[in-house]
Amino acid sequence: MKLSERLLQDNLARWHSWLPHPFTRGIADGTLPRDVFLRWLAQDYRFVSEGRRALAVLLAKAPPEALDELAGTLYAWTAELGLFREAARREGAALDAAPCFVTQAYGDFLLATAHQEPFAVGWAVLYGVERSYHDAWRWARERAAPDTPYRPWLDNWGSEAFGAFVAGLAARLDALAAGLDAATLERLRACFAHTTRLEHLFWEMAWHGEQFPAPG
Ligand code: MP5
Repeated sequence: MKLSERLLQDNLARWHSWLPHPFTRGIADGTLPRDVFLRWLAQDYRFVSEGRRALAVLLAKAPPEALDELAGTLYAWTAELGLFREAARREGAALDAAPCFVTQAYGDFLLATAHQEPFAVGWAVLYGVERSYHDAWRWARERAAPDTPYRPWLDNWGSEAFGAFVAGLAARLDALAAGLDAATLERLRACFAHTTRLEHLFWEMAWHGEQFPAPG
């Protein structure tokens, strides 16, 4: 089995924690409470905007054949911020909320792995970030009503085009994996697993609120 699939199999239980999650179910059937949507909007805006710092570090460390892909991803993340601003304008909502601790922890983790780990490990984390969102939003897209107000989001991450982009990340990960020693592979698996933990917590935070988990 290819590493890109093996990683999913190893973390399947957590993957199933957001397929579905009350959030993705609410997106699919249109019952997502407005305050939950707005919380997610502000926190994810922050995640994507700050996440570009980690992408820039990966870009600086990239082998030549990965440069185009990473530069394109950096551009796509930047363009995507327009979706968030447009939605915030429509809703009369602000995007300047302070990061809650999950958003902060996830961003810090992306930046730390990009800086400190071998390139392949940072790439595996990026694959985890994008693959998990693709799977979550595709799940919701396949179940969404035709007139859902969430169409731009469903198409952004759940579309076939985004799936093709994620497949490209997987293919490169599998190519990179061929040259890794056992210790780096071990580290890569651990960092991928941690990415899935943070994804799960991000959905939980969006659903339960910034106080999640409650102190004490
Ligand atoms: C993504 C995201 C996908 N926006 N938010 C979380 C919590 N995980 C993954 O990243 P991008 O930059 O929107 O493609």
